[in-house]
Amino acid sequence: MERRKLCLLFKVLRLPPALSRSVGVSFCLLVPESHRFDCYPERRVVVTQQLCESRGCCFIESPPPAGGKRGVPWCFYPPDFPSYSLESLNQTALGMVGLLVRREKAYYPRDIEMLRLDVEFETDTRLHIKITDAANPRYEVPLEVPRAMKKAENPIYSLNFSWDPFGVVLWRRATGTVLLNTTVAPLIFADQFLQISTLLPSKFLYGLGEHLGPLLHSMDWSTLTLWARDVSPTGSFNLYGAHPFYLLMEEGGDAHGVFLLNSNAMEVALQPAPGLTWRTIGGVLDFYIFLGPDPNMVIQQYQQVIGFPAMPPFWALGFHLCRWGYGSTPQTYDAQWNDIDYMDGYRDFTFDSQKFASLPSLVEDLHKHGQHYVMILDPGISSTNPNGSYWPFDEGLRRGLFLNTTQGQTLIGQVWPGFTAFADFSNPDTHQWWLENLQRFHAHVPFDGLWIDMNEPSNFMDGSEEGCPSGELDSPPYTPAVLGDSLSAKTVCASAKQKASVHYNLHNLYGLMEAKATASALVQIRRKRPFVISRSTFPSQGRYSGHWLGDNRSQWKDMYYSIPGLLSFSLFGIPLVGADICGFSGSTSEELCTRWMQLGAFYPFARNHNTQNEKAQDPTVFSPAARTAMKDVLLTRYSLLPFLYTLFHRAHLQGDTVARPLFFEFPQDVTTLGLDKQFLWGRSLLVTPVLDPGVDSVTGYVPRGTWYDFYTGSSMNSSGEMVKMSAPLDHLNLHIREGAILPTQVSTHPSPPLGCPQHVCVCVLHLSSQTPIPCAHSPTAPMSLNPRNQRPPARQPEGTP
Ligand SMILES: *[C@@H]1O[C@H](CO)[C@@H](O)[C@H](O)[C@H]1NC(C)=O
Ligand SMILES: *[C@@H]1O[C@H](CO)[C@@H](O)[C@H](O)[C@H]1NC(C)=O
Ligand SMILES: *[C@@H]1O[C@H](CO)[C@@H](O)[C@H](O)[C@H]1NC(C)=O
Ligand SMILES: *[C@@H]1O[C@H](CO)[C@@H](O)[C@H](O)[C@H]1NC(C)=O
Ligand SMILES: *[C@@H]1O[C@H](CO)[C@@H](O)[C@H](O)[C@H]1NC(C)=O
Ligand SMILES: *[C@@H]1O[C@H](CO)[C@@H](O)[C@H](O)[C@H]1NC(C)=O
Ligand SMILES: CC(=O)N[C@H]1CO[C@H](CO)[C@@H](O)[C@@H]1O
Repeated sequence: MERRKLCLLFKVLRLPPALSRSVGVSFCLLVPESHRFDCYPERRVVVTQQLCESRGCCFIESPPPAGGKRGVPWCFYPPDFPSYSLESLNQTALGMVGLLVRREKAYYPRDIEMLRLDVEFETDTRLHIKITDAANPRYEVPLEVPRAMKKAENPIYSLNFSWDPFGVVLWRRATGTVLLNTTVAPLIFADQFLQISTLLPSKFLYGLGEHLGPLLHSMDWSTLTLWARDVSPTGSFNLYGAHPFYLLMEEGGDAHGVFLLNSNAMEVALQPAPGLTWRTIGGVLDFYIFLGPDPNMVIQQYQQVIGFPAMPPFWALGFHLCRWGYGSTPQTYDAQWNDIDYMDGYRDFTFDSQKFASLPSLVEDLHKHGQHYVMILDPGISSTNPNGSYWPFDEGLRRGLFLNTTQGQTLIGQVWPGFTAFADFSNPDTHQWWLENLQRFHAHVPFDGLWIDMNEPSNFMDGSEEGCPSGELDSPPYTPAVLGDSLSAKTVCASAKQKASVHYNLHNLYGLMEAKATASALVQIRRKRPFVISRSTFPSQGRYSGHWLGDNRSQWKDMYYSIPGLLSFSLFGIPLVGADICGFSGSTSEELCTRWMQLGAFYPFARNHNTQNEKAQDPTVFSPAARTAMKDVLLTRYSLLPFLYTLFHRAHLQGDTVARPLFFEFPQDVTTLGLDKQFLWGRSLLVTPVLDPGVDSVTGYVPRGTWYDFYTGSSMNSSGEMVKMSAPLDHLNLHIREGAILPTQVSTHPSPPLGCPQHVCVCVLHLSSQTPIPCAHSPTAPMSLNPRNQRPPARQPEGTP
């Protein structure tokens, strides 16, 4: 009480600086550095004491950390900063409804005085907490989510509220661990600034994509921004997709996850308390919390809300080859993919009648050999053709399917073909037009899958050819830490009009909506399961597409980063993921490409892709030794395709991950929590790639238990230790966990794994046995190496001992 009075005095009286500092500081100093929640996150402002105190916050300078990072905030909330209070709380069929009231204005425009709190005990392991404007509807993400029918009977969590100031405290019943405690900082809910903070039970936090970096996030004052952006993955920038979901490992091996269903530009600030702040500039605060208690279950529970991933066609799991700059069809080596150079003037739904004249026959030829053809498409539609000469634009314009400016004109930006309009996939009519375009093109070039690129959407101009109007959408009161400091940086104006809402709200959904239209068109055209790879993604994307990790470079560190990249997408429910094998930009080397082909053979989506004007990097251009190593590892992948396909089936049915971090299987082993240089397929195949140049061994962690060398069957008993493994250039270390069943198929070359003599076989390793028990033959017909033959998943996927 005493403290509270002092602070009010300090705020209300605006004492002369010397005095206010002495009063304020002694009070503010009670807040330990790790618990200082930023009251002045604006980046382009040098926060002065005066600015800080004008918000009623504490100002204490701390030495800035090295490397230009933001460290301890100088301006932070005093413990009694005004927030909402919970005025009433009533029972509902599924939980509770409450009213939150703010008596003192916050410092952002249009802050909302009365909020509605909805709490639903949806299942025993899932809690739903939603905070909205009590009086007026606001934009909400147009994502269908399941609704609970009745209140959970025996939730494994319990929830308590702090009434004034309002806060949520969530506990795990079994252990008493406090999972969320939002009383640490004030709740702010203004029209364009929504912020809520919480303490966390540990520093082991994963997810929150898309970013480049290790799998485990640093809690050392890092800020992760979510705003879809086309940029070669660098630094801590916001990248192509937005995934407001984190997984947190608690002490003792339990895990929980939190999903904020919000598509606006946002940032998530992490600090060493450990604590986390969600800061978004629109929508509502709609949280789903998943209690696991095991990390695999958390991810399943998350996908029960956002949807399980699609089952890819079997051929999608084969090896894909692509490059930008094949130049013409005759140069296209065994190509299953084409980048934009197949197009005529880089325009969608066209192909270059000179250089790619033989594209239709190439595709026909691929089909004859059981191969498939995938081509790229961009959402920017060329807008400068004479009327009547380019149907996609003429018809899109006629039907009103493009993004408009605030003035109601078609918004024009610039992408590969030059000036372009942008398809509005939030309009169902656009899906029909997209289908018709694809049907018309398919009649000439019978493609099998689609690669949707540039769908952040990317724009070579900021906003549009006319820039963006001034206004609160393009220049909001607060702009999260997006690359370029502006929402319209290298994309369209936030104020652009779309059918479902303004682009400000829909930007992060652009890739998702395009993927939905594309997958649906493919089904209608081919009557088969669709194959789509998208650059921009949002939660639930796995239902429609996979993802590749973008335009990375041919460098060793990029190869390493691809592992945390693909494991993060496992967490996001998009299991069909991989990076460009051997690197996209820059020049690869034989050694790097060999190691990367070995790692890439275990990407769930394995595609070697290169940029234009660089040395070729498809396996055929290397020395015989490198070629053989690459071929061998691809054959190993092919021998394991039934296993991979089975894993995808389980992902599709119940949200299991395919590529899996080690800690998912060994959550109680704290060593595994930071491992992101190795990964598992399912629960039982350990992949330990070489990620450094000039070595012939690799040190990897072998979790406790007995593991079998994939190639020789020799066993290794580990008590949970780092093991130095031999790794000559032609060898990828693979180990099978005791008690596993891996369905395999036999390739003709070289000797099949574990000596399985022929065809499809299932190799059973017993807990107690040193050597694998002879393979049990499947009565089915032999399978060819080529993955075109679709097979149902094996009966006994990943059985337990
Ligand atoms: C709870 O019920 C009381 C009494 O019926 C009512 O006055 C109040 O508005 C209700 N609160 C909410 C948040 O629905
Ligand atoms: C939470 O609240 C309930 C009743 O509202 C109370 O019985 C319980 O003790 C509280 N739990 C904790 C851990 O404070
Ligand atoms: C929640 O956080 C507040 C503020 O740091 C603290 O005083 C309180 O003890 C915490 N509650 C629980 C249950 O940990
Ligand atoms: C293009 O030509 C058609 C047919 O002549 C006409 O109806 C349409 O208005 C023209 N569109 C534009 C944008 O000029
Ligand atoms: C964009 O403008 C066109 C042409 O006026 C119109 O048909 C269409 O409905 C507009 N779309 C939106 C989302 O405002
Ligand atoms: C591993 O442990 C098992 C069971 O304790 C034992 O039978 C086996 O000989 C051990 N294998 C090796 C390679 O040490
Ligand atoms: C450094 C780099 O560019 N690597 C990255 C390639 O793309 C993805 C980001 O989407 C990263 O995860 C890679 O590791």
